[in-house]
Amino acid sequence: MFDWNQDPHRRLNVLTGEWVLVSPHRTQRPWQGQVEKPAPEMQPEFDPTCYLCPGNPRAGGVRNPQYSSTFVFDNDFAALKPGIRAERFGLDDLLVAESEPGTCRVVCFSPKHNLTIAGMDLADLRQVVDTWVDQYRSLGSDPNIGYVQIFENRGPMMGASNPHPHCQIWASHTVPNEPSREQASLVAWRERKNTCLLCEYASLEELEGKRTVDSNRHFLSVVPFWAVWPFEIMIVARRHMASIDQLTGEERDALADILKRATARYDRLFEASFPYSMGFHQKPTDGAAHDEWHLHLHFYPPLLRSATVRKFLVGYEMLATPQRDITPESAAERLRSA
Ligand code: H2U
Ligand code: ZN
Repeated sequence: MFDWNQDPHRRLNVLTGEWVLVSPHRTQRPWQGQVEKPAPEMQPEFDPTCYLCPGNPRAGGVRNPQYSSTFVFDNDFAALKPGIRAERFGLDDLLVAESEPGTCRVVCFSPKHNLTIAGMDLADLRQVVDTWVDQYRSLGSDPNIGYVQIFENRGPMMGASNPHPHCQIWASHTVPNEPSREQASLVAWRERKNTCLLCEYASLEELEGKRTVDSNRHFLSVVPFWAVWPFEIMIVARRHMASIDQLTGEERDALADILKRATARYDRLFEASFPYSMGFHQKPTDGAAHDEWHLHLHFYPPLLRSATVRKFLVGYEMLATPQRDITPESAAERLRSA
């Protein structure tokens, strides 16, 4: 008898069209590899050396205002710059390049240096949601901006340069790889079935219940059937909507709630500050209707079995197919009980 909880198998990520190899029996193997330093726990409410704290200077000498809620500024080391001329380069269809205009911003969630999403009040998180909506709208209204990527790197393990609660926004002319792969799947599903892939997926997950982590009236939080990262979470809007600017006030509060729940569970899992990269996927801002899009977020955390042992996507995973050991079902169960 084939045992889906024990035997090697592969699962399809219907959002990207990629497969993941699941090898649950491998969890028993010993680990003598790299052990990470746990992130320093206690932070002061104000850090005079932090370039995100109110009143402090940033690179280039600009001083942050004495902000009291959220604070948005243009990234001083922006990966994308506005006003770049449209340029194309192509040599024999082999060497292909395009100029890419855009804007990069940093969003501080709170003036308090020592907070995290898990530790913030719902009212303050609602302000963060409102700020994301404003940024998505204003950046997206620029005809040069086709996609607004909102993301957070949390913890030094994920390359966050600073513990101060913040995220980044990179708004580009073209739609980046990941959302563009998802868009192709959403469009193909709609053409084939005349329904929304993520509406269907969310109902099925809720019915099955095995991979759900949390839910509230407007959002569902699941470890996706095809998760690559051990404790990956996807948060899906219950209502079919293409982007965060379509959230009602009540839905914005619900988003704050589900985000706080997810990050609080993460922090309780290994009794430490849990690193991750998270971000929204939503409709491009290229002016088209994009009814196929369904608002969701991904949390990609690297930790595997403790606060100091992480998963690396190397070897077979770089050269062949990503692979995971614990099943998404057991990860969801551990997150539910955290
Ligand atoms: P991360 O922690 O995710 O790296 O985000 C911090 C961003 O802040 C990073 O992109 C920017 C960096 O470029 N930054 C400034 O814009 N000004 C500064 O003075 C330091 C860092
Ligand atoms: Zn700070």
